[in-house]
Amino acid sequence: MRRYWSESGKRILVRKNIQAKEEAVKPFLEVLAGRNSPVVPFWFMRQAGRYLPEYRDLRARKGGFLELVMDPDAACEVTMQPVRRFGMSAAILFSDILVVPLAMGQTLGFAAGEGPVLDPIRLESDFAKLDYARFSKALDPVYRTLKNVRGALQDEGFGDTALIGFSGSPWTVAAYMIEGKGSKDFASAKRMLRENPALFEKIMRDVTDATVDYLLRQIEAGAEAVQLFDSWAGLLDTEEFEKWVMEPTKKITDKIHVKHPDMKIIGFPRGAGPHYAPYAKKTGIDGLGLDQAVSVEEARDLQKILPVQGNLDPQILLAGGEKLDATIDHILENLSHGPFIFNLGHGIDKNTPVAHVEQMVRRIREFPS
Ligand code: 1CP
Repeated sequence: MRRYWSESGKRILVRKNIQAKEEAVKPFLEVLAGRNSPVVPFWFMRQAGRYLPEYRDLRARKGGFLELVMDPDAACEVTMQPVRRFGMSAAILFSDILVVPLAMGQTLGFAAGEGPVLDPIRLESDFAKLDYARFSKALDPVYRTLKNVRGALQDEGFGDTALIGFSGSPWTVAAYMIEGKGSKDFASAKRMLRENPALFEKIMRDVTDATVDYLLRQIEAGAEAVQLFDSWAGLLDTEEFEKWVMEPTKKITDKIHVKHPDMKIIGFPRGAGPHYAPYAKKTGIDGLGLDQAVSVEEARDLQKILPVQGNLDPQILLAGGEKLDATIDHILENLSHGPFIFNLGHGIDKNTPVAHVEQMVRRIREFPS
């Protein structure tokens, strides 16, 4: 059974396998198009993954994270897992931002329980080893996953669930390529930016081109919206933010919108603080992802520029209890009267109890519109 909402806001139950129509209204896309939706659409960053027992099972059977990502049937299954449990308004492709450097020829590994490890790029000669020509073909499995998920959403009765494709933004992807792993400050990447700007610029140019290529292919394969994750945007000063976050983002949105004028692009420059407003106005994005440091008052101002998405602190979700309900209500009271997509301010923590996610979904659904 799935829950739907009637026009009047009353919850109604509809049989799960009811014949869903291709032209079903998708609240997530309605909001991004600036239209009213009778329900608040919701999805959660990292909604697929280790907090779900069915994900842990499949990952163990497949042997590892990249094995899952590069297997279109397994990746489709993982994408669908949270949708089946919680009926989110959007499914997000199960993949990772680091498949772009992988496809460019950089060595990438994910050790169990640890983050990604890449062969770091520190010198011109490290970068010269990459083979950009093989880029597009290397990600064929990802495009097949998107096709599979569109089919699965239809077949399983989730006709009002939209499919989101994604990539990292060039700065965040380049930062991992240079650093070789996750980091609090990405000191090597920042050093290159200042001390070898020519090499940094070359990396950024190729990653930006690859990102455009990658997102266009995702759209052709069935993505109905795309999100640019700029997880480390907050590490840059004002001038750097304009040059390495805003300019590449504008280049990407322009190229996508030329081919697909109605495609919705969500930008998520995590930690952007005072730069959120200029980013929203100048980069050509259609929706703005907010991290939890943005107050509801600031979010309301940003909502005057663009539809906003966010921004419950994943640690509040992890803790659960009354504080979780109160924070959800506070966000909804302030933002649900304008174009708004409920989400977290960053990805779900892997130790989050499934019951807390259930509590959150119930609370969002039961919030009076
Ligand atoms: O099973 C495992 O061990 C892998 C854990 C995992 C998962 C589930 C990683 C490794 N990536 C993912 C999936 C993923 N990553 C998705 C899937 C869709 C979803 O359900 O939301 C998405 C959108 C990402 C994006 C991603 N990967 C980002 C941007 C968002 C963010 O979290 O800031 C970043 C920075 C990465 C890199 C990455 N991949 C994985 C880890 C643990 C990390 C972070 C490494 C670090 O900085 O320490």
